[in-house]
Amino acid sequence: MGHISLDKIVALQRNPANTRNICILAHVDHGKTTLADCLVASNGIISSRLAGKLRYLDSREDEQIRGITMKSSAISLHFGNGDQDYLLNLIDSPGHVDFSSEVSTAVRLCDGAIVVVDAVEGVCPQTQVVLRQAWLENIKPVLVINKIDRLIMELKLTSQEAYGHLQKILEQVNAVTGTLFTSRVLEERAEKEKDEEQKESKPVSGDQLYDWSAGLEEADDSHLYFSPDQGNVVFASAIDGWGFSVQQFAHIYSQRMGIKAEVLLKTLWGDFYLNAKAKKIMKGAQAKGKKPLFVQLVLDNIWSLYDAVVITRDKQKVEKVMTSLGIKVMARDSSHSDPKVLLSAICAQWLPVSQSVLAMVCEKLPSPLDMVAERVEKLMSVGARQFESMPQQTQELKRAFLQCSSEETAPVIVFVSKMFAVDSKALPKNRQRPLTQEEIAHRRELARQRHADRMESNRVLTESQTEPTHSGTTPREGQPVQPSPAQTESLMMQDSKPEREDEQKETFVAFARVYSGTVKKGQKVFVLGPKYDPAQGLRMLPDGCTASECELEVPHLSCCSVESLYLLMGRELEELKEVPAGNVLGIGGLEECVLKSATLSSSPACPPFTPLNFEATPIVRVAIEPKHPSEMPKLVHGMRLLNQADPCVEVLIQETGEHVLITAGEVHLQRCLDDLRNRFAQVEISSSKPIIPFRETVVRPPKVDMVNEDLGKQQKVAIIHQVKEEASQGRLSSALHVDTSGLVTLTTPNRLATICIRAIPLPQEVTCLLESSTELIRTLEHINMTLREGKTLEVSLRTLEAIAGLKAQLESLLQGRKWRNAVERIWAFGPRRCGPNILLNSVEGYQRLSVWQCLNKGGDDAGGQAAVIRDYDNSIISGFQLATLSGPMCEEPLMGVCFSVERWDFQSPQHQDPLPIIHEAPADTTGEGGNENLVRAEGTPTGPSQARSRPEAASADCYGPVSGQLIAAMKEGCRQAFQAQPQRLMAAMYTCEIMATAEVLGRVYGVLGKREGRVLQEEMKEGTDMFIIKAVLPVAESFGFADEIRKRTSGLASPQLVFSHWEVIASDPYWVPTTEEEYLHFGEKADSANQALKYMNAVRRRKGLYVEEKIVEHAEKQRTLSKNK
Ligand SMILES: Nc1nc2c(ncn2[C@@H]2O[C@H](COP(=O)(O)OP(=O)(O)OP(=O)(O)O)[C@@H](O)[C@H]2O)c(=O)[nH]1
Ligand SMILES: [Mg+2]
Repeated sequence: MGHISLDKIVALQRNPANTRNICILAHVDHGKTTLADCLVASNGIISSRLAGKLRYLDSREDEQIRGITMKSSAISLHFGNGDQDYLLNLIDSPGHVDFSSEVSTAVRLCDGAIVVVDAVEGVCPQTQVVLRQAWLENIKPVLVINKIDRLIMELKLTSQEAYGHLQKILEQVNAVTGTLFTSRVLEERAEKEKDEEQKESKPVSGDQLYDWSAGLEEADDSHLYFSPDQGNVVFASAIDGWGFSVQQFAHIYSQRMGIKAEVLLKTLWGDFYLNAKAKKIMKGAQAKGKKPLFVQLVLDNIWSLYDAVVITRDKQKVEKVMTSLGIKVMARDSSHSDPKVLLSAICAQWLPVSQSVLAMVCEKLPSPLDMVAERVEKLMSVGARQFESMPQQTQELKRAFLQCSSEETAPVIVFVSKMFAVDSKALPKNRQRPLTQEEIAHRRELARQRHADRMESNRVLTESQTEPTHSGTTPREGQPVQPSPAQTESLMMQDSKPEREDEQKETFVAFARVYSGTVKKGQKVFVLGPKYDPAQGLRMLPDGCTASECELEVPHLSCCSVESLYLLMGRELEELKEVPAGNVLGIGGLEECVLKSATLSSSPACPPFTPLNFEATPIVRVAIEPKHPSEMPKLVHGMRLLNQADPCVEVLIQETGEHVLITAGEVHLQRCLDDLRNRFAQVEISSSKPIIPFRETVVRPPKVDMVNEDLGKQQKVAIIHQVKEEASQGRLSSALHVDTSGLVTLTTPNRLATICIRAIPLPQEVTCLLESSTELIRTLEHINMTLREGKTLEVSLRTLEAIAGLKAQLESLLQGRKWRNAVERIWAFGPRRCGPNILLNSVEGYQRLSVWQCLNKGGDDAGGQAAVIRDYDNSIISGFQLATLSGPMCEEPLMGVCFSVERWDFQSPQHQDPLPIIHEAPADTTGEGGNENLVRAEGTPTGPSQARSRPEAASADCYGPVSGQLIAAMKEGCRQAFQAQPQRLMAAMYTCEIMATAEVLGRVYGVLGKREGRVLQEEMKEGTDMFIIKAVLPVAESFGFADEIRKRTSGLASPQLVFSHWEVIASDPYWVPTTEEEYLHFGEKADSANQALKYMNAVRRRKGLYVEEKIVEHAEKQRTLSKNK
């Protein structure tokens, strides 16, 4: 043991073949940090006695107090495997769902991962998530089944039972991998087929299409699975410090039993047993009721060790075991009152966990040199861009990635996955270091000088004060004179001022990895923003331009110099001069040019890396303000720092002026607030209650009323009438009409345009599809925008296919008469052009380009008949975007609503004799249908259109520009159309998985029920007495849920909440009892059961909107009644 020197690590960094960049991933509390402790202790950085207790990589105070990891942190370790020296850059990640974005930042920088699974809990939700994340980033996992001691001590399983249990866990993990693999193979196969199809342009026969398993059989997936005989599984107990792979035991027994190690390796795990008579290993242990080899040779040893040391505490037996293993422990350990100390001491020599885990990592996980081409292409192709369509120079960089060369000539490519804040004092340059002899002598000299000066000044001071002898304040001789309090203060101020400034300063360090070349301190590099286009950069910059010469302004490209480089050593940083390719490092001095993540390169041909896959959606919002309003600037500054320091948090200032923090969950919120208070803003903060998001939607008219009575036709329309009445009292009454079918007709104030809109609920599947395709729709919108501007864009085949797929899916979901041809008529998505609402163009005779125009590019030009876009087309879309952004119920975004524009008459304001621009407005003159009549009834002067519009044209100016009016009218129209349908609120829902023992099950249900949770599934975990409950819970009811469950079950159950979907709240917020049964059932006021109304009013109140409520409930009680009445 012994601390490895910095020089040695620097030397190791130059050998990428022996470097491993790995992270530890797992569900919360499965023992990642404890395992990391054991690995860190093997390098002598912490004492092995403290391993598992210290949790060295949890360096934050709140991490230690709460006992969970919140930030991923890295440490570089040395490991000697055989005659080779390895450098391991290890990143410990958090397991709590709220911090899963930290996992994404860690995974991106690694080539391999250690996936830890708790032997009792098995595969948990986050285990699946991290396996998926590793898969998506193409990094290779190995498995550590941890906490095996719990099987012995807590579950009290026999070794045979434990074997069965471990087998099941392996099956579970492999099942997850299997699903990931299958979906990829099918995807790839489909792609290949498409390619071939295009090449040959032959029709594919039906049976080929449906032969789904064809690709699966060919694909070899055996290397993907975890299997002890493959050497990618370690069984461990991190807390007791032991761990082993099957190899180790195969090695031990091959010497002892004289059986070949390879044979043992294959048979130690599996259905094999030892035939003692024949001295042979035979198959079929289970069928013959024999002990499998693994139990006999491996588990039994461990079980008997625990039995001797911890359970029976049999000293003699322990002695025997120790002599047979050839282990000696210190007397201090063997006589310790806690038997675990002795156990750890024995295990540390017999089966040290660091040895088995690190050896597995070195042998089974890839080095930076083994990066596969597929991963490089994935990293380099952003969004719709295709790798093949990138400039030649960019494509050549792929070689640099694969070579991972640190030569001078190799281009520097670095990816920063997150920025983290460190206290300036912790930086190596500010850290106190031992002084050299000369410095000590120098300081001594200075101190002596100072002392002499002080003595001198004292003497002068004493003399000057003693001179006027008549003063009574003369100090006695010999007593040192104290400087006056004011003097002292100023002295102290001088001393401490610079320090205090330092204290407050947070420095940002970038968490990064070098993919190619060598970064040097002081080097200038390009910082490539996520939207940077290498083709554009290369065009604009002169050939061979470097970052230090670059003077041109290229969009999304900036330059900065690398101020300092650090080796990340957990809590500490070590300064480095240069870092070669294939290593994880910290970079200082980037805070001005990098917000959260970035790509740095010495070559402008380098594309920005694909953005990180974040699994968590920030959903919990709170408004915050300083306790003292004057400290606002500090808070704003602090929020900016927090935003930079956390990959997942969002900070923003709402239109209302509120400062809002959006976090992934309650624990994350708490951490952000603590960070703001104690580090970044250093002011007292008060935060609002979490702001819960809702969505507004419309539904089909219900068939039954609140007491399950059939609703007659009359009642169904009653509500619509009500809306109509309300609307007609409003400001726009003269220009607005709502008919009984919910069609809204609206005229702009200048009377030049009339729009008819209807709101239709979208089927739920369509909403889900749109919701999950947000990214794709955004890409689609981007492509359309570019096409409309007349530019060309190279779109990858894959993206086009995905768009065509989305279209086909929408077509299959939108069936029926109502939706005929609807997909082709989609005009826009909203809000923000990519949301889950649709605007349909149902205007007769108005042919406009559909949103799918990129699909029939080129081939279908002739088919685009007289496709035209009207002049004010954009205003209609803008109005729709505004309307969907905030609905009429409580100004929350809409979801699952389709607005269909059925008529749009328009007359140009420029002409004195205005004519409808494109499309004749037949309706205005005919007046046969109900709607058309209404337009006139609203007060428009009747008569031919020319006659009508003349006075308006003159007065158009007083209403402002036409486009503005049209936007407002469209927005209002959508709102009215929305209100003409039965409206509902949608609540955000969490899914939660709770593991609980049978005795606390009832309490868990109690808490769930109280909070409107719905249990989906309950099953017993095999081999344990634990139940797993899956439930959904409204986000609105979730605050304090985890705490309540923990309290009620005395900490035996703890839930994990993950945002899952939006759900319509069944009750109508506007409902009032109308039928007699309803009166009987709910009473006149009926405010007790209406959850939706409660939510809606809470939101309205928060936003300062009008809330219709009775302030005085019982007026008669408040009257002062005279007694003698
Ligand atoms: N019995 C037993 N307990 C363990 C073992 N390893 C870890 N623990 C305990 O499990 C708890 C969680 O350990 P951590 O290492 O903090 O878990 P983690 O995976 O880092 O947790 P997060 O970082 O919050 O996701 C601690 O109380 C450990 O003492 C083990 O091998 N056996
Ligand atoms: Mg941890």
